[in-house]
Amino acid sequence: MPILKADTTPFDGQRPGTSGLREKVKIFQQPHYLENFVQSIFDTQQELAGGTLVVGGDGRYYNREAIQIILRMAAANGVAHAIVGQGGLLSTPAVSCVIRKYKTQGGIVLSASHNPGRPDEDFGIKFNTANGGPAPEAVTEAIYQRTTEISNYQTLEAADIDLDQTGQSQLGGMQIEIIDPVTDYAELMQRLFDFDGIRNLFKSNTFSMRFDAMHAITGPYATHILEDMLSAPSGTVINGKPLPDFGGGHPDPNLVHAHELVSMTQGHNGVDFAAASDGDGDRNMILGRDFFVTPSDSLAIIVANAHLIPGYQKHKIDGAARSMPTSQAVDRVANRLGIECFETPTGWKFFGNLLDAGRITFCGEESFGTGSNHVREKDGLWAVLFWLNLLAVKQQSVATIVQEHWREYGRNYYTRYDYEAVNKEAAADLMQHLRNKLDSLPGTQIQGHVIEYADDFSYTDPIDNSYSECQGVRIGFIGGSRIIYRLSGTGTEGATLRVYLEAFEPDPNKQQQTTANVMAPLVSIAQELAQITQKTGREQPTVIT
Ligand code: VG1
Ligand code: CO
Repeated sequence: MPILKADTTPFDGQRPGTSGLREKVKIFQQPHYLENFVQSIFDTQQELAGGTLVVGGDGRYYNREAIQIILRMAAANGVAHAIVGQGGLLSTPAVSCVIRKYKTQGGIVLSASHNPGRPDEDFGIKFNTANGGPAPEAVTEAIYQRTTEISNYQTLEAADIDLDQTGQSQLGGMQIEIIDPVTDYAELMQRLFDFDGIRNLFKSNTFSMRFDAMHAITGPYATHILEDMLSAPSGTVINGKPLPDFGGGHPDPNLVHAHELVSMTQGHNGVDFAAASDGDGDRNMILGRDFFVTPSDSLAIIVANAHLIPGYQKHKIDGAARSMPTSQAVDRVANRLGIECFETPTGWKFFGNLLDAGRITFCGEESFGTGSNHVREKDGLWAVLFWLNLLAVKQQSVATIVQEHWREYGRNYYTRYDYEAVNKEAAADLMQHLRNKLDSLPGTQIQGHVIEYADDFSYTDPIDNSYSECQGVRIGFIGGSRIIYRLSGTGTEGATLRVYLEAFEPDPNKQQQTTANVMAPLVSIAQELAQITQKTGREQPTVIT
């Protein structure tokens, strides 16, 4: 099969953001756009030639077309072996699992995660390295640099591969293996959690659960693991069929977008436990009856209870890490356990070195992401199984587990305000104004609160000393409250301003207030400090989580 060398010219803006390159489908469909990015991966990641590459995506619109393009290019670029999920499907944590299990040289994930999918919505591509994790900044930067100078790419003239039959086939000099997307991942979960204990929980008839796959990638995973392997009643998984448009929804597991699920937990007949995952299966939302567990609390509770879970009780936990805007609840647990706790920039790629070096066992982000050293991505279904295992051991409700945790460690009230699709210049100007006044803020008072520190977060990786700056403005108050401002690196329209608010309450008698009430003073301070309405024209955020 002859290799074709196609001429091309660079596209602007192919720099990966927080989690890969994300753009509107229409942008990806331009001739050579995807090809340029993929060739830049092959040009910079030379171990892929002669090696094995994992390819899969969340099934969104354009997933199959993109996979065919990538496979032809992989073959033309000398990749020896490709492992592809059946139907082009693989969740993000499953890609990580497969890369690690088969010791491949890397993988390509097609997804725009929690963003909607349709011809007029979003698509994305991300390269994961041989450790199974998202490429670190040095790698994404090298790929980006290559996209700015690219002049040709290599492909094959060949018919499409049948993605729907498992088994082996050949494309030019490359062998392709289509695998069941669930098997390897399910086997890993079985090794970490007490499946017998969880099965008994489902058999008890006093426990009910719903899992909302939001018509995204976790449908087949959750159906197989929960309903087939763990004997949960059929119907436990809802919206379980992956659809290219996610059923018209927004596959973001939060109180706003997963409202169908939230309503199933409410009132007298509400289920005991509910969970949801996002487009590519790396996020999770955990709910009890009439109860929402913040992702930051979930991380803290996971670390505090790890000794109860088979996969984590053999030896002491190495340490924990959280992204900077994530609440400090986990810090308190780490402190009590006498383990290290790291604060990293937003994005899973910053956990990779710490996990590889054995410095942390668990890590998480406020954005509905939790995970451990079992893979190198955040893992939605893993978090759900962790909670199920915990419920089986403790025989308590979700609410009781969380409230007892607060009594012991204090409660970190937490909320995030997102202002989406704001004018880009206005958002940049808002951040610049904040940065300009950082030095003058410490010691000053605003609406009765004294500012203790104000900085722009930067991070030096303790393993390889790589340095990342401008990772978000932090304003800390005496008493432990924090306000954080940063601009999203995953949006595809204008800019998204995220404002993260946290307030600490050690007194058990004051831990039952509503988050909205507790946060009201901080919301008002956040407004005044950044002049959000004046600068963006927005009176209200688009989404509150
Ligand atoms: C968001 C979240 C971040 C997460 C990233 C990718 O990034 O805040 O915590 O790691 O999405 O998640 P940003 O830059 O928009 O704030 V996913 O599920 O899109 O892979
Ligand atoms: Co995701």
